[in-house]
Amino acid sequence: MTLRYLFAILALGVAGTTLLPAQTLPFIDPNFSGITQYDGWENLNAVAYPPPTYPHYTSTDPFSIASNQPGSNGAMLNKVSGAGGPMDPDLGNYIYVFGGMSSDATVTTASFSITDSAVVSGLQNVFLQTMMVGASTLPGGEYMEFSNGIFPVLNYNGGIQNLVATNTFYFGEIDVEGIGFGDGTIFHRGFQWDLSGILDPVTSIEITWNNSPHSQIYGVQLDQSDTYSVIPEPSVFALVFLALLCGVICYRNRVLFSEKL
Ligand SMILES: [Ca+2]
Repeated sequence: MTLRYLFAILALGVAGTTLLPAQTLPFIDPNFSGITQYDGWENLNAVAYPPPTYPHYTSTDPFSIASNQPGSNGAMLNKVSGAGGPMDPDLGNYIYVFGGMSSDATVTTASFSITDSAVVSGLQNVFLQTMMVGASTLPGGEYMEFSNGIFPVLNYNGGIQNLVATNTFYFGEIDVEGIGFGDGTIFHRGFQWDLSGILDPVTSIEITWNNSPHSQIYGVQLDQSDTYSVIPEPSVFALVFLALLCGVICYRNRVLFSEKL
């Protein structure tokens, strides 16, 4: 949680419908112990990643984008199938998943994966964070970025195990309006896998998921470690966030108050 994100949220509250720039995404540093690796993806725009065919967001060509944040370790974000691609920068720095006329979040319009063929030796702990917009709705009317609300699964060593996450986290959301293709909600979620019970050495991983129509990928982060430990509950992050928010507001009020004197 960074102060930059706090200010972005405060600015959003003032501006109401301002698009949140991708570079302010509040990914969490899990501070894993042991041997660790990090991979981050942000600023997924069509200038940095020109797709093979135009228009970008309707292209059905697969693509792969190497992690692009400082300190990353060569994992890949791949569009496996479906229509979508990096967006023009004037609309935002994200991947847009084409949805045609559909606003049904039970539909899959594109499938993605993250692959790492050089994981930490003795891998036990995998933590994926997703920052995506849901712009289609489930039958109950809830925005959902993952098709049918089914979260990512993990495969390893070239197999198809489809492991459901050991721990699933919801870190927060921000409503957005008029984000190029309509309204939606940015969801920040986390998925953690405990691989300590796997007897064979894990040498490669693949995490897969399906996107609903008009969903957008603002950023993704992958953390791994040779030591399994549960990351702090979201409530802890929420308390830290509230404490920081109180600090900012108190400071702001003090400044405003002192200006009036
Ligand atoms: Ca790696």
